[in-house]
Amino acid sequence: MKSIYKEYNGSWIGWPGVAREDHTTKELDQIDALLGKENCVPVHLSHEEINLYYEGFSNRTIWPLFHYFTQYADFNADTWEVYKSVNQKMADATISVLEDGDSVWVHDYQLLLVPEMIKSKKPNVTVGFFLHIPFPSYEVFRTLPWRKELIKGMLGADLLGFHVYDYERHFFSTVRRLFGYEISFNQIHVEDRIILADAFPMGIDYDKFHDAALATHQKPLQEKSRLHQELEKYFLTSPDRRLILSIDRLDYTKGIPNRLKAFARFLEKYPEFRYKVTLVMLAVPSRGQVDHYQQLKKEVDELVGSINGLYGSINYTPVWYFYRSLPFENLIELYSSCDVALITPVRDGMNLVAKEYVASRTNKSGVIILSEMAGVAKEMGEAIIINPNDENDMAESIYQALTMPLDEQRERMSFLQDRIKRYDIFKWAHEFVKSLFKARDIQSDFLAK
Ligand code: ADQ
Repeated sequence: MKSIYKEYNGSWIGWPGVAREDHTTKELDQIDALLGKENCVPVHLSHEEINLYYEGFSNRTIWPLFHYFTQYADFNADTWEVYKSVNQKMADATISVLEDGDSVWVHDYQLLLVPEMIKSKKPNVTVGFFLHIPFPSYEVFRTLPWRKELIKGMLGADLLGFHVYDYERHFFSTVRRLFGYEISFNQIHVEDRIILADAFPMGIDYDKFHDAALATHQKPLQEKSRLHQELEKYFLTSPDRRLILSIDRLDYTKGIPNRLKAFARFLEKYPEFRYKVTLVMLAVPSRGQVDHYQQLKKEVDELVGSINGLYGSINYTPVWYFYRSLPFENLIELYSSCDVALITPVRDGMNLVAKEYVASRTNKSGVIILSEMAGVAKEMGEAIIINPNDENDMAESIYQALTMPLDEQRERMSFLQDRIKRYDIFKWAHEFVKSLFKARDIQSDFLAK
């Protein structure tokens, strides 16, 4: 979102990411003043709100449920109450800067109630909402005790956006089952309102990644980062060495253990690739306060240890594991140095890493192995598409990727690059905003009849 935030001359309202109690009033004033200069309006949250609203209802209830991890979803009336009150805070902060005729774009699952909260006080404001994660099938969604309230909250919007059509379809069937509203084409008829819904597959700032990758290649060796120098040395030691890249937040939806097991299976089945192929695995620390994330960290640590213990030697480490966030420069170096991107989430709204890898392949080589469970798979037919629960198939796909002729890699990559470049983040935002105005016009035509 950083790439587009200056495109639209508006205010950005949100939680600045720190707890109110951790700062003095003077420090908070300074934070507010700095953010104010960037047209950002902070909504400060307390430790309790962060715990119950953000780590609680958002990340312990909605996140697992919408990613089909029903066994992880915690249905807790206390976190639900705080989710409502923080949504109200966000809505109130937004209302305080709104004027009649303005438009608002609300983002993601932490703010599902905000559209209705704004609409009920400001009916003359046009409200858009975009969901960055999947919307699950009704059979999963219905398990939530507050299912009607959440949908009512979303239906306060004039336009609802999803990454792919399947999520929109699930949303429509939920609206029909819970409220019986009529839906024709992409329009939901709700009493005196018409609400539009559509798929807007989120793009990336393609040129930013592509240009940065070009600049990386052109740098003289001594100016390259230490990571890049080490990567180049690695390839110099033997020309048939290969790197496979894995990048995600450390999240149970990303299928990291499955990926590691598939890599181990590959090394077992194809011993000729041992000492030649390394998996570079970057896991960004995420939501460490939530217990399922702590268990996942332990599982991943153990799997990496066992693979390196079994297949490693003094001069070969099968998995290079980094548990940290990396600066943009290093990210680009990894994208442009790795021969294969292994992206195997068990559920993912979109997955931008796949698009960033494509944009960074300036010489058009490289292969993507991609889970069919990621929204991005709908746009990437040229990738090797796998089922992340099928370890054997994933192991075979690693073999296929590593032995794919260069001509074929380039042909596939060219198609992918054309598509991802065309529908970039600017186009995505523009299309959404254009549809938001269309939703406003449809609504006023409807009222005029
Ligand atoms: P995420 O679940 O966070 O986003 P994703 O779309 O892959 O997943 O975006 C991750 C971002 O973090 C990428 O831009 C990537 O470059 C960056 N990143 C990853 N590892 C990093 C590292 N080690 N260091 C620095 N940066 C790193 C949610 C949904 C997705 C959806 C997006 C956008 O879960 O499905 O694609 O929102 O809508």
